[in-house]
Amino acid sequence: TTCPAHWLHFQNSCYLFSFSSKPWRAAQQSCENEDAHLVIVNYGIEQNFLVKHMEKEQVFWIGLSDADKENQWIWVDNTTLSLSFWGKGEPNNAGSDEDCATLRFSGKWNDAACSGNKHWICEKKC
Ligand code: 2F8
Ligand code: CA
Repeated sequence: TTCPAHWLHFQNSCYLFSFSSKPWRAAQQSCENEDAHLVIVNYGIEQNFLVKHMEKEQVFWIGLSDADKENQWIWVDNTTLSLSFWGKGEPNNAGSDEDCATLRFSGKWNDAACSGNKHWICEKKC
């Protein structure tokens, strides 16, 4: 149960916090290139681990989107959303153009335009 260099280990997964910023789909592709996927947040303790390793004010793409059907949030492994950490008033689909989810330093999720450049977190099993 080891992780590649620069990846962080928590429970059964390895996590990589990106240094650059990309649109959501390109970020997911970057994870796939590393045999990983955008992070899927299954547990509160996992979410706490991630937030603990964020720098203040940083925002990261997570592997959650409703691009296929509005308000039907699906993880990148095609599982549906059960536990969620949306911020107050989110997801609000601002400008009718927010189909991809971010994790904020507050530990809350926001939906944002998938075309925006943001940091991202990859996850893979270890
Ligand atoms: O938190 C409210 C609102 O904040 C921003 O809009 C001002 C977010 N936009 C982006 O992140 C691009 C909204 O998604 C968010 O709902
Ligand atoms: Ca929003």
